[in-house]
Amino acid sequence: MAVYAVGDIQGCLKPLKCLLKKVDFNPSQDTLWAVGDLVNRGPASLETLRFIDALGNACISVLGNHDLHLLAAACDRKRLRRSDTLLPILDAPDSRQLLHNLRQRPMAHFDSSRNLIMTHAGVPPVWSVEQTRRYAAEVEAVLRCDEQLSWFLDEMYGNEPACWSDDLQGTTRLRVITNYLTRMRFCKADGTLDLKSKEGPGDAPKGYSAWFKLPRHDPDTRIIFGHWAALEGKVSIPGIHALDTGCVWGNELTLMDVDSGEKLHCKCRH
Ligand SMILES: [Mn+2]
Repeated sequence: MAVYAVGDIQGCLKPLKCLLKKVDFNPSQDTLWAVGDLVNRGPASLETLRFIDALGNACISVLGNHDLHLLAAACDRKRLRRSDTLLPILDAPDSRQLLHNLRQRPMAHFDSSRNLIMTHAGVPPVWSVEQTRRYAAEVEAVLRCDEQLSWFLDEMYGNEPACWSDDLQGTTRLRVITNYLTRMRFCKADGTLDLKSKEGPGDAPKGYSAWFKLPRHDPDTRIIFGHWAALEGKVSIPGIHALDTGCVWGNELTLMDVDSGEKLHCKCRH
């Protein structure tokens, strides 16, 4: 009955399978949590998506920016960039089903018995856990709605507004929620985001900090996140677990036992 959390897979299926084998993962008893960015840039995005889907209820994966980009590219292929490796998914015979299933995945996952929340990029200092869940659900509802999906994906991209405000409405509101949950790295205490820098926490833009270094609403709630490969999985704050260790960039994939905090790594390549 173990629960494991894995960092950004980005189509690196081989190290994922290797890690699951190392822990003797049994989908009828154990659960895998994934921090999102299942796809893109890596070699086997289609196979990764199929593998994660086949795990059914044994896997909980939150949506990352690359997963949302896949949904956007499926609506309009002009959104594909040269570095994207998403075409095999769009051209697959089971593409419709895979994309449908991806749209049902959450933006945040909260485990009340563990007092633990997982999102792709983290939890902004200006939101409580309760707010994070509520705002995540606003985006989830739109992603799951056929009538609203393409409207949202048209408006999803962009860095503005840079800061949360309770009275934001419509796509502006959904965009900033999405940016906090899937793209955030550096932030100010008032919630203002810098979405340009991808450096490590030592290279914060002037006036900004890594989001997890700022005082937060619910310090007792543990947070599992990915997205920020430059952290190399090293965050020395108890209860904050950074799991993106840049597998797709030639580094390793990280799997953590959620209850013991023990981490395993795999570097094997396709
Ligand atoms: Mn990401």
